[in-house]
Amino acid sequence: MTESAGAESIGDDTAIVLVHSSDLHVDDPSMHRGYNGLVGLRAVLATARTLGADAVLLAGDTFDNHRVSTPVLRQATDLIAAAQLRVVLLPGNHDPALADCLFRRAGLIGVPNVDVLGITHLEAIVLDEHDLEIRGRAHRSFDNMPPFGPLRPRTTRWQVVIAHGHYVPPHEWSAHAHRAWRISDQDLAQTKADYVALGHWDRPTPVGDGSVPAYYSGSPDLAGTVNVIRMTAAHGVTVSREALIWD
Ligand SMILES: [Mn+2]
Repeated sequence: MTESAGAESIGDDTAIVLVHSSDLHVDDPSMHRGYNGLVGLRAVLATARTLGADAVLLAGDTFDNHRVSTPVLRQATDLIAAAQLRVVLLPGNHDPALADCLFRRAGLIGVPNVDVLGITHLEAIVLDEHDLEIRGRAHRSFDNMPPFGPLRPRTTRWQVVIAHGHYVPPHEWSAHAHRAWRISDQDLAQTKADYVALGHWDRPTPVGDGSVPAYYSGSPDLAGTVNVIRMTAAHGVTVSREALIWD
C-alpha cells in the first residue's frame, strides 16, 4: 500500500524514515499459543533495521499486562537495546506509566536508544538531527483519558504525534459514548501533524477525514506489516506498509 506517489523516487536523499507498530502485547510465552510478543518485537526491529529507520515508534500496548515476568521484560529490553535503533514507546492502556511500572522493572529506563513518553519525557521528544518532534500522551492508569495532550505550537520542521485509543467516526460518536479513549476526526485534525501514529487496534488502517495522515499500524501478528513513514523536503510525507521480516 502506498498512499501517495513518490516513495520509490525519493531515492537516497535526506529522507527521515520512521517505522510505526503497536499492540505487540509482549507476555509470558506460555500464556499464548502461536503468536509471541517477543517474536513480534524481534520482527519489528529487524524490519526497521533493514529499512534504515531513523526511529521506531511503538504506539502502546507493547506489553500485555503488568504481571509479565521480569525475565521476559528483560528479554524485550535486550532486544531493543541491541537493535541499534532509536525506539520511542508510548505507554498504552495495557502498559500504562504507573509509578512503579513495568518499563522500570524491564530496565528500559536509561537505555540510551530508548525513550518512553510519560517517563523519560513528559509529552515530547525532539530529535534535533532531524528537526523532528515526536509528541504523545502516555496512559497513566487503567482509566479513561483523552488520548491527545494539549495543543502546542510547532517548534520543528517535522512533527509526529503518537496516540493510543479508539477512533470513532462522527456519525458513530454518540453511539460509542461507552467506549474509553475515543479519538475524533477533530482530535486528529487539530494536531496538524505530519503523521499521527495510532495504536489500540490490531488491524492496519488509515482513519480520520484526511486532513492529516493518521494511521493504525495494526499488530505484528494480524497486520504482518509495519507502517513506514518517509519524510523529505521534496516529497513531503509518504506512508506505506512493509511486510515484517520474521527471522
Ligand atoms: Mn490498547
